Amino acid sequence: MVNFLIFGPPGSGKGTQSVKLAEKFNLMHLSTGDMLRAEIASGTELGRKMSSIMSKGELVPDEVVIELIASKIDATRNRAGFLFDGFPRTVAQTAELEKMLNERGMKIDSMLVLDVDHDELVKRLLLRADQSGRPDDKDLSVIECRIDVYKSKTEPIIDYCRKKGIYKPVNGMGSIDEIFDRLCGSMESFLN
Ligand code: B4P
Repeated sequence: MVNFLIFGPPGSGKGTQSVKLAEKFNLMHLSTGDMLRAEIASGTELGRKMSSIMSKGELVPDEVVIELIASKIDATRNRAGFLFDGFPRTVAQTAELEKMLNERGMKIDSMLVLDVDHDELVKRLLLRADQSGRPDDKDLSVIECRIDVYKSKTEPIIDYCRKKGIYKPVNGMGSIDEIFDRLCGSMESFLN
């Protein structure tokens, strides 16, 4: 199996592109954001706790997302690989993901990082706010907090992956189709 991370700040297009890429390359798309929102929608105790963290733009605890991901990895069959979207978000999550994959005879093959200007991120998230109803999209100060959290806690993963030779920057500015073509170009070398 070939395993990709799709990486970038909030609003960079990770979720948007992941859906298209997973379909094209028969990858298992695992989005921790979607999993957490499903937990909130089902009204569980865990969901209630996570809801208050996410609506402030903070990260939920590492152990919560690691647990969610581990159960999905073992349940996956008949896919060319995994596409991890929004996970990992801390260096600790990255080390844990590597461990989980190594124990199953796999590794992270490539980290695709979407580069998008700050103002474009804010514009996209505010535009989505009306359709998504997501509390973390509605408020400019929460959006700025999410971008700050990305810089302080998530961006250090780039250095970690660069040292491993798996870092691949991708221009995330332009239309959804243009960016999709760039990502496909980067992924095809691994999948063909
Ligand atoms: P996520 O669900 O991962 O959401 P996100 O980072 O905001 O990006 P998303 O994938 O949704 O948006 P996209 O860029 O595709 O995380 C939400 C929260 O969950 C986090 O803040 C955190 O609290 C928690 N969480 C999730 N994973 C976690 C983890 N591992 N550890 C701890 N906490 C975790 O798209 C945004 C908008 O832009 C869309 O409306 C889209 O249509 C639009 N768009 C995309 N590409 C475009 C383009 N090229 N042009 C114009 N618009 C575009």
